[in-house]
Amino acid sequence: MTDLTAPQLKADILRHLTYTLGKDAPHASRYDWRMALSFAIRDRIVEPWFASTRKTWETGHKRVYYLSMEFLIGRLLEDATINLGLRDLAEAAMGDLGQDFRAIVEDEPDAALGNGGLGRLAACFMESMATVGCPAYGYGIRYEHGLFRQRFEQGRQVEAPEDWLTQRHPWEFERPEAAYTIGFKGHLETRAGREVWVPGETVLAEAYDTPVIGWQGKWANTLRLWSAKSTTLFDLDRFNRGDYAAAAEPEALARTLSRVLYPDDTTYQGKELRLKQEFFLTSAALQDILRRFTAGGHALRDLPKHVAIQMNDTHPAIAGPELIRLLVDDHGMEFSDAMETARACLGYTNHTLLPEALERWATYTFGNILPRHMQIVERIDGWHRETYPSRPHWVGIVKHHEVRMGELAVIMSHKVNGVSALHSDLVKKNLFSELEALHPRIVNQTNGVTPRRWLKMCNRPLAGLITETLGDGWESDLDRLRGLEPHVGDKGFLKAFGAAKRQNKVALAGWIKDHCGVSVSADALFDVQVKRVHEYKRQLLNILDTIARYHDIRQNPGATWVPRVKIFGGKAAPGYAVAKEIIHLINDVAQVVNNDPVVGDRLKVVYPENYNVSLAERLIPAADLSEQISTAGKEASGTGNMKFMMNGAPTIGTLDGANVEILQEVGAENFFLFGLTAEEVGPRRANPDHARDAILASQSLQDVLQMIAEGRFSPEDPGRYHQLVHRVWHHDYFLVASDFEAYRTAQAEVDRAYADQARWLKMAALNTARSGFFSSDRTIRGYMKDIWNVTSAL
Ligand code: NBG
Repeated sequence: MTDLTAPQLKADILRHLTYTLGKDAPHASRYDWRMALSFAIRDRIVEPWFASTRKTWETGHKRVYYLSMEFLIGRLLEDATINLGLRDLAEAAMGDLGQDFRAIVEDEPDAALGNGGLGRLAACFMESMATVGCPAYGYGIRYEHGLFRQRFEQGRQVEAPEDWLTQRHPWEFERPEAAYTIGFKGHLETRAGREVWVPGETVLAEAYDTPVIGWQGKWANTLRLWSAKSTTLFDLDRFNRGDYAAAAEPEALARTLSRVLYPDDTTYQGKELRLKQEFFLTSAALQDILRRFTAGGHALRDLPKHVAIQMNDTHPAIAGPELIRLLVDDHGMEFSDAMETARACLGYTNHTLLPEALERWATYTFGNILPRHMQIVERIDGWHRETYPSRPHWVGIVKHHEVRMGELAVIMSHKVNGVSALHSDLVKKNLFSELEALHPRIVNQTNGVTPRRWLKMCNRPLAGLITETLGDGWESDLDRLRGLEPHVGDKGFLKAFGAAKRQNKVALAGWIKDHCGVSVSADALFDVQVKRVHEYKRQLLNILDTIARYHDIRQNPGATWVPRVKIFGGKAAPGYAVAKEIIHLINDVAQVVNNDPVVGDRLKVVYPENYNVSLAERLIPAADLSEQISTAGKEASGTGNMKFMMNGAPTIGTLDGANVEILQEVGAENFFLFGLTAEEVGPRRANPDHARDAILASQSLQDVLQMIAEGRFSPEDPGRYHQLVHRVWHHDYFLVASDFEAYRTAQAEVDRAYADQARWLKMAALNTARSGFFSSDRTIRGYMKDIWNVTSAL
């Protein structure tokens, strides 16, 4: 860690303000101060970053390359100060300069280069790899526009483009010297007995490097994001003829490649641009990897000794054929050697079982955009047929005129992993069972989250209490939180635990008042469901329960009610009409409930706009209850569930994804379990009357559906939700009706537990104490050992 003093830091900030930004302090804006502070902090990262790179070169240490279409990194300034041990110093220095550190921190745009869990996991992994000293590069795309901004207009989601790059991004270094040509389309020629691809279009991938510093600044890795540039900058001929728009065309065309992030991670987008983006990222990364490797003077057959490449979902699954192409076409390797080399380097992480999310490309599209790769894919398929002649006839990559990227990724990998115990099991038994039988390679690596951002940084009151109780060091050895267990019997500790939670709740209540215009009491139970909006995640189940509660309160306002604030957050993919309808309903219910004088503080519903990483950092520390209520078998893991647990919020949830392991760690008495299991879901669905039966068996659900259908929440448009109600009755694929009563029962148990504050606080504290397993440091160590075969360089 650095031994920087406050006067030195202040001097650094002023120097950057003057010489980097060219601003005189009296005229500097908040933006200028933020830039000056960011550059001063970045300076402190550069040295450990160089030292890490130097050491990796000198020792010839194996490196990990993490290929991901998404890195949901969020804000970086405060996180960097935390990991460098400079947070309080930075706050003091800014205070001395007359600046409010908090306001500066919140001025930073939230870099949203991802959709949800998959992208945020990649960001947590980058931080953990730096913390445990695993030499690594993250490779992604430097999207000009990240995930869209969400607004509500009369309760409806409206999307606006995100524009984080209109401001200077102070953390990155442009690397014009690290640029690669990426080809598309064109044709094949045979020259001297070898296939040669002559691309019809080319773009340039230019690198931008962001150093990622680990805990206590001991190691730093690189996040290398590619930006697309034109290979022919400008058509001077056309310009001279006065055709200005056409002259700029090559540039504009190329730029579309890194222009926008696809705003959907749960359906497969069969768009040509998407495939081009995937190839753009993958080819640039692999060319970069091979350039670095050959510069080290090694023989290409030794690649697997020095290089581990991880494909984050199937999005970069073109890595298999592309690596083979580079080895064979550019480096003259034989196909069979290239196959062996590639497979020894590659690993694939599967993040979903949803069939609509498994990528498949029409051979026509694939062959048109990547003709040489189409040939290589067929060759791989042939190799697979020859290697496993006894395999069932339907197992392979190219089927029904489609290239199946999941199968391709599995066949090209030496290890495949799922992201929670249950999910990995289902990947093995259902998704890729035939391939697994031919060649066992599926392992589990349960997800994790970085406790630096998700506890130390976002929850200062609780982190302070933990340090007071356990001393330093838990941040990088999260199992030490178990040391809190003996204290949960201690009234003083529980009181302090409750006070920390309350402090976060008071802060959130103030924010809600300012941003949503709703007054909520910090004494109420804060019940939070934040995640992408999707039918399988069942925000609908939650809002139906909310309506039932509303109905009951109105029936019997005099009863003792545990006051609740139902907090929702999340975006729906712009083309996902059903999810958008659910958002609309939640907002409509909020309008009615929040303005009903009979209800008062007993129930409030809030749905802040534009849920993102920064908002998560605000909501999760203030949550009392974590909603993880997906239809069992559908949520691969979840990672929000782990953040809530760490921050002392018990889960109400189904036996799905990592909930299963959370339950195991925390114990059944500290978890509100309900609902059908993954095994029960299939048989239940097989009964064609499942929804009808469940509705007829529940007076409460009948009342709720009746209220919605009557237009109680949409009086100006009473028919608005007829379709939605119809779907619950007749097309309830995600079994909302079937789980409704069990969910209500679990919610009643939550009320009882919360009413007994001593009991509740103990549960909450035990959730934190037993969350050590969910540190992404543990996950990364698992990948290092079981998949990457790499040791720490620290
Ligand atoms: C998501 C799953 C989550 C999981 C994250 C990270 C995709 C395709 N999958 O359950 O839905 O936590 O990946 O593994 O985004």
